[in-house]
Amino acid sequence: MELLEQISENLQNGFDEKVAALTKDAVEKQIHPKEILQNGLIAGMNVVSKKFKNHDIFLPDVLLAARAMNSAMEVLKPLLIKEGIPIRGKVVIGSVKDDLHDIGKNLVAILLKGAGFEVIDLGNDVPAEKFISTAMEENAHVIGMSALLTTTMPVMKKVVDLAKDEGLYGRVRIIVGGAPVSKEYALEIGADAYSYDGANAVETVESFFPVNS
Ligand code: B1M
Repeated sequence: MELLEQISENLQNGFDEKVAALTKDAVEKQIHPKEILQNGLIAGMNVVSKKFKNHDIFLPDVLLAARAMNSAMEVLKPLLIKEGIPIRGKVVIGSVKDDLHDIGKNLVAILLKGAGFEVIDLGNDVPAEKFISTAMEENAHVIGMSALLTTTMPVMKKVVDLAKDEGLYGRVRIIVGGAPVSKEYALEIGADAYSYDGANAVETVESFFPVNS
């Protein structure tokens, strides 16, 4: 089997050490880091994502695949940065101010990382201003917010409004999620997207970027 195919297969099976070793092997064989990323790792993750959506595999399988992706990214990231190749996109994520619920947000962050995005996780209880200042400092492409309480949801609107004030609106895409949040609410506050779960969040963030960018 071809090396990139082996990387994809092993990633789908969640074999993190094997995926890291094969990735090193591919680098040594002078395969371009971007090709390893696109045709090995992301190709494998796309299969995992489809299987998860069709309920052919379950969350633990996705988390194992994400761990394998992360282990390979440790190898590739310095090379991608050195060559100025954009990593899939930078996402600033957090649970909004006064919200301590972070289990769902953590899951979304893991899956985004697993799909090859660079994720800056601000944790929980994150003030609106912090989302904005970090997005600006880090030149992030996406701001992701999670809220589990009806009382904390308004912070999401505050972030959207601040993004407008700071000229980020439209340049940085804003995605919101969490049990009480809905598509209608996202629309109402002017967020770019709503996602109902981690896999859907990955698909949504992917949709913000042109193919193979
Ligand atoms: Co709290 N809590 N809690 N709680 N808690 C809820 C949310 C609640 C619905 C329980 C209830 O009353 N039935 C209720 C909210 C009511 C409301 O506002 N409508 C509630 C309450 C009231 C409270 C306190 C106020 C209780 C109190 O102290 N009186 C308090 C508030 C603390 C605070 O935040 N300031 C509180 C505290 C806590 C704990 C600390 C004990 C703990 C949180 C621990 C932690 O997160 N580290 C906790 C928990 C565990 C829950 C429940 C039981 C479970 C939440 C969870 O983790 N679900 C919850 C009841 C419930 O939801 N059934 C409840 C699993 C997780 C994987 O799902 O977070 O929905 P979820 O994330 C999903 C999607 O929503 C989506 O993808 C995830 C993966 O599929 N998603 C995104 C989430 N964020 C996303 C972001 C995206 C995209 C998708 O893009 C960026």
